[in-house]
Amino acid sequence: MAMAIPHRQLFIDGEWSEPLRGKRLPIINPATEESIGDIPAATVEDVELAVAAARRALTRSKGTDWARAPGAVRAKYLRAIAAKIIEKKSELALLESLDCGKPLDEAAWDMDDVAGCFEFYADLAEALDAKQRAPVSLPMQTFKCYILREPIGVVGLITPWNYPLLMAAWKVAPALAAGCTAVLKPSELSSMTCLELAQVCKEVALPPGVLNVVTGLGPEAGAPLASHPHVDKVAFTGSTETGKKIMTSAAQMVKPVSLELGGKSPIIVFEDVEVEKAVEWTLFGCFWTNGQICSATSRLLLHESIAEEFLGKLVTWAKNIKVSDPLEEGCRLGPVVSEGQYEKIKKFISTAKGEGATILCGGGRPQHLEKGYFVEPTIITNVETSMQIWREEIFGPVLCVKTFRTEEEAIELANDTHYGLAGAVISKDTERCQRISEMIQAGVIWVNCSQPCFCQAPWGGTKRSGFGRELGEWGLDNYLSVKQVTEYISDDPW
Ligand code: TXE
Repeated sequence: MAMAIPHRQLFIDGEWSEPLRGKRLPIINPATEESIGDIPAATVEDVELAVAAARRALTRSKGTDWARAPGAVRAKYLRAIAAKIIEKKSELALLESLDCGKPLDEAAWDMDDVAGCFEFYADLAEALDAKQRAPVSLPMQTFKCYILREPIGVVGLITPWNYPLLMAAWKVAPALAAGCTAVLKPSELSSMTCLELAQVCKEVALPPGVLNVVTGLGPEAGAPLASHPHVDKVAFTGSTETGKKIMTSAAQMVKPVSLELGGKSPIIVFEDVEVEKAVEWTLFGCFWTNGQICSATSRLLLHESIAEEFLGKLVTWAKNIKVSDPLEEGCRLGPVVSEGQYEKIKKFISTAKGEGATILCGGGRPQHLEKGYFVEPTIITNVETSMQIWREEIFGPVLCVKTFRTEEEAIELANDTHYGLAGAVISKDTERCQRISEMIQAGVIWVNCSQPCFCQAPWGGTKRSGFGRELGEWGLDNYLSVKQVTEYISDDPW
């Protein structure tokens, strides 16, 4: 499946432009460890130009200003972007797979979701027009009050590498729908499809400056974007550590931020389940996208009465997961994204062994793959809650298991974490599932499943998994500012 890797520049003010310092970064295919091309590496000067372009696009005169255009006009562009994404779906999926290592068919599903996200926010952009001047009822007849929903302004969007184009879409689509203009800084580890999104914007003639894409390193391109005085809001998905830095720099200017950070989500499996179905959801919940999902249900809490049977099946099935080059037919688990990530995962596993945990299966590189950052599906038992492997986000195909006896114990174990992004419960007892859904401290709960995600429903975490909600109407609200207009309408003096 040979394909020429596009040689792209930064996308600023509707044009491709060389990074001012002329730097580029290699694109490493994680399945082969080979460089397959390069991306431009922006620095503070380029970010400066991108932010200035976004600001001009926000308030340009002569009716081309993005912020004051009717939502229906913005919707037209968002729909055109969605259509182009579908048109280029196989090309984009291939680039995504080569760049971040996810199986090709998973990358293709991502492209459907990207297009769906632009479509969804096109509808909301249109609906926004009707919601303007929404009246507020006041206790005094002498006053009239209404609400304006206005775009926040220029937004800085900083995104990660596990769902490169989808995470960008979750931010770009609602931001543009709301009337904001944006500077997108994708992860340096997988930027290719975000640069192709720029090309799509060019092809649909999105007004210059509405979306700018600056690729490059976090400290060199991300940090100046987050701290820029003319950026009105920052939306970030990534690690908790970087999230803290972004929050700190935003605090200097009292700038709003929304943060979607890491997770260590539990999946609770009760004794009344159909074992095979529950095993399938458990594997999917932890090993999908090579285990690199912020919401991965990577802590299995298993009722002790079914532990033996369940773990037996879990291990057999985990060993059957096809680990291969992500472009190979039937691949279910590709490499992790980078050498750094690979080494980090290996270290987590060896520390767990050193601390006395048992590696039930996996734990290393599959024997048949000599090159590439591949990690076998790994299941670990005999885990103490104090162990690093139980407490920290691994971001790889590693599942830790603990058993429980009572519902109370399961809830306590589930909530014994600094994170609060997601959680899952598998049981036939509907009332129990409802109780658990209320008791787990997290922003997303799955019942009898793990990981399905719909752009209509809110997404985001509690505790150190961040705050703010993406997707759904909440995603649009992220980029809107509410203004009240109150008018004195009486002829009588005040
Ligand atoms: O994340 P970073 P990394 C977790 C996961 C992973 C770990 C490290 O546990 O192992 O984070 O991954 C940009 N100012 N998640 O190092 O650094 C960076 O260029 C502004 C969970 O890739 O948080 C990239 O665009 N920006 C996560 C983005 O931040 C900065 C998904 C995310 O990178 C910056 C990815 C700075 N000082 C990793 N430093 C999830 N929640 O889904 C870096 N960046």
